[in-house]
Amino acid sequence: MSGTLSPIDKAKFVAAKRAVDYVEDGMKVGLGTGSTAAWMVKCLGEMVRNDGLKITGVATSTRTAELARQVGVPIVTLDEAKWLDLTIDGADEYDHNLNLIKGGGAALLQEKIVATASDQMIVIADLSKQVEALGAFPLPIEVIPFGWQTTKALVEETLVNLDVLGRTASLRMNGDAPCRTDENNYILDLHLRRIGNPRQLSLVLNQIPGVVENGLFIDICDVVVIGNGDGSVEVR
Ligand code: ABF
Repeated sequence: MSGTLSPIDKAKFVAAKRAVDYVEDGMKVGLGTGSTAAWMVKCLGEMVRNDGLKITGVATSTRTAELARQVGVPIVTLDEAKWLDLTIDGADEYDHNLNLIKGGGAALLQEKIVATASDQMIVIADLSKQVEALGAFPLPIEVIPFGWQTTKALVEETLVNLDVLGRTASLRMNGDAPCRTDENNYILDLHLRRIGNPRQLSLVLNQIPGVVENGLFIDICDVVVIGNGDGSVEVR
């Protein structure tokens, strides 16, 4: 399945391959979104098809659900599964406390709901996602389209009182139109450069009317599996 891969794809693949070792027969598994998570879904598909692994998956996006169906991983809704044993997902950044920025793929809302409804969350990443302090990657927040410019202004105003270096927000576009999430909402990307207190920021952002959820995952991730371009893997 891995064929000849570039170092970055190899790093993603080996992280995914190691993470699926955590998956056992009978488990209910949250399936993340993104290019690293796609490798994990493909690995699980291979285990289902070739090794008779019996699992139930809950997808965090329509595109992951589609991929899971293609590779033979049975999918149910979160309401059908109710609670999950494990979620495996990618990330845009992780810090030494295993706090994360997610949402670069616009799936942060379902990703956070699914990860929170899991006994364990494993992040799969390459070393480029590791940071001293979160915030170089623009922090995505999902907002309701109604009054989004007012919400954006309120968010920027709120950032003035918080421990961040940058304080601007931009509407994520998909060509000429605003990017839409699976819930048909918009994404604002917050250009913060450095987040001094991610926990406080996450709580404050979610108090703003119009903000549905933010891409900070605080105390949700249990393990990070880091793949390297040479094929080696580290687990933190
Ligand atoms: C999802 O995919 C996101 O939360 C994160 O934004 C992104 C990471 O993508 P990739 O694995 O392609 O770098 O997990």
